[in-house]
Amino acid sequence: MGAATSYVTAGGALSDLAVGTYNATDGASAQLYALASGGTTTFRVYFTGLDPQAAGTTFGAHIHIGPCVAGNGAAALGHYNIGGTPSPSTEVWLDFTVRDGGYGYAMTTVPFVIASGAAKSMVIHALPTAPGGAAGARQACLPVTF
Ligand SMILES: [Cu+2]
Repeated sequence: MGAATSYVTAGGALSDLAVGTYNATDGASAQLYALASGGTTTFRVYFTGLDPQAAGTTFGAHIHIGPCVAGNGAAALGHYNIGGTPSPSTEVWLDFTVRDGGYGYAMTTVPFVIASGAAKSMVIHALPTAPGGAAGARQACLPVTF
């Protein structure tokens, strides 16, 4: 059994999954940090360049198993899930609220470690995450190499 990567970081401009449609995430960037220790993983993500007019709006964000492909939200496939009902304990949910000036921040700690190669992206949705994991249309994506 290979050791899972203990530290993962990714950052840069978000890939636009809804090309031709205005979203508050258009032109935004993100920096994601994931640190695994003792079987748990803590994720932190910072957003910059969000539309300041969207201040106060909350967007769902999750780690997905598929890659970021501009204009193709479906390519990101489903959420990374360790098994069981989708929840903040079986998946990585990173919902964030747009702050004044177009910033955002989220943090979560989950009771698992993502195996090397088992997930490829963070997807930002149009709505906050509902119980069960749905969060509306896929707006933007950050490639992450686990
Ligand atoms: Cu998602």
